[in-house]
Formats: sequence, structure tokens, C-alpha cells
Amino acid sequence: MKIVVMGAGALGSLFGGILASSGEEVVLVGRERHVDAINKNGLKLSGLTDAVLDLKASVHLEAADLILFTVKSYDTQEAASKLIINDDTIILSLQNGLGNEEKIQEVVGDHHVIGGITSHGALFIEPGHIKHTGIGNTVIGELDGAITERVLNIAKILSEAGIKTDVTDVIKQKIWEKLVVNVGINALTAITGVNNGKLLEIPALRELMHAASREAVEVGRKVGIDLDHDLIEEVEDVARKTAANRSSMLQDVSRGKRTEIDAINGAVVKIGAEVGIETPVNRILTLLVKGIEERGIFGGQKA
Ligand code: KPL
Repeated sequence: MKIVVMGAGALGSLFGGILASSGEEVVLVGRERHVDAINKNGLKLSGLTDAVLDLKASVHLEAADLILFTVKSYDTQEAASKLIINDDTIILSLQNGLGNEEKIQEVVGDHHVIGGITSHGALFIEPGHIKHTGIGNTVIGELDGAITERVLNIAKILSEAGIKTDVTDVIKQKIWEKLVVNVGINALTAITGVNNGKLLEIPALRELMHAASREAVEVGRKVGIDLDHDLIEEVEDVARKTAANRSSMLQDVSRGKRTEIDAINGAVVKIGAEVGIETPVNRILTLLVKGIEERGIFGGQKA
């Protein structure tokens, strides 16, 4: 199966690298400096996965059987419009936040898109070098809940490569569950500059993490998502398993980049307002992250 990773940042490169190491034909499509470094020296994976991989990277898209779609949520529409797809191409979104799959469907048509979540931690060390900092669940599924051959096949390919992947008939619920995790971890780590694990160690941050995630659970339930089990325990579990990770949002603010705040905490605030649920903690976290985005890199230095 030919696999293109669209948006080869930390997570996309990690997945692409692991798939390539198991013999899949993989092309990483990403930014020029990362692409150049990979084509010159190979993709270096360190941490929980240790390898230097000879695989193709490009700034240009190619047709593929499977597109792992890992672009930032705010780039979804534009990136989807650039995809080269044939009748059977499958696009698996592994993005953070809400609304990504629907945006891709609007551009390419419903049939091509399947949903996914992953809690693996990946850190962009430098162009050409990604550190695997946490092992988490990966779950994929058809957006209409059907258990199809294509989803089972992709889960098998990922699992055989070493990324244990489950298939679900409730991927929309799983996306909300992952949202609850990101709502608790990402903005707080971006604002305070700590690794995920510190959120469990510092009581004030742990309290805020719980409060932000609880608001997301309340909003999700109000819009009919079945969030019944103890998601606060799940948030803690991911923070524990990815303790050494700098969340993707912390990585973004450290590099002076735009964040996914609108698709994560901002989405909870927006949907909460629509359904009459107050979300004061997420509102403040959203505003703080937006302030940090505007400010740019602190003191002109990398954090
Ligand atoms: O998804 C993540 C992210 O950083 O965006 C987690 C799972 C929180 C890992 O850091």
C-alpha cells in the first residue's frame, strides 16, 4: 500500500517513519527544511523508537492508497484541496480537535474520509529528527460507524508496523474523548511551559486540567455524545503516559507558531455557548493562548 503523510510534522513523521520501517512505501509531505534534512540524512527517530530511516520526503503531493492526514486543524481545508486522490484513496485524519473530518469531506467527498485519534507523544527536535516521547492508544473508524474491510486493513497495517490500532464503531465519540484530553493538557502546558507530566505534579495545574476537561465533558454530553466513563482518569492517564512530552501546543508556542486553540478549547467555548453551557475555564485558557500567539516567542527566545 502506498502511504502519503500529508503534514509531516512531529506526529505524522513518527507514524510515517514507523510504517516505512515495517516495509510500507511511504512519502512524507512536509515543510522544506524538514524534507531537505530527511532526503539528505534520512529520518531520525529517537526516544521510544530508535532508527534512522531512508524514506522519501517531498514538498509536493503524490497520489496514494492511504493518506495519513496530520496537518494542523487550521490548515485542514487548504491542505485537503491540494490532495491528489483516485476513486479508492482513503484519507485517515489523525488531527487534534473537532470538525476536521467534516472539513475534509466537504472538499473531497464523504466516502474517502475515515476518522482517527492517537495519543502517541511526538516531539519535533529539529528538521529530520523526531523524538517518540509517549505511547498511547490509536483508534480508527468509519464516520458512519460501519466496520469495513478498509478500516480493518488499515488497523492491521498500523498494528503490524508497531502502532497498536483498534477499530471502533463510535469514532465520533472517540474524537470527543480525545478532545477532552487535549482540552485538559494542551493549553495549560502551552501557557505554563511544562511537560505533560508536570500537570499531575503541580496541584494548581492539576485542578485546572480537571476543570477544563470537565467543562468539555459537560458540553459533549449536552450535544448528545455518549461520554459516560471516567474521562478525567483518562486525561490523567495520557498525561502520565506522555509525561516527558511537550504537548503539540507547547511546541507551537515555543516556535512562535499559530496553535490549534480554536479547534480544541475554543471549540468547547463555541459549542458551549450554542447549547447554553458556561465554559469559563476554557474561555480564559483560550484567551491566554491567543495572547501568547500574538505576543510571539517570549523575549525573542525559544522557550
Ligand atoms: O495529542 C497530544 C498533543 O500534544 O497534541 C497529547 C496526546 C496530549 C500528547 O502530548
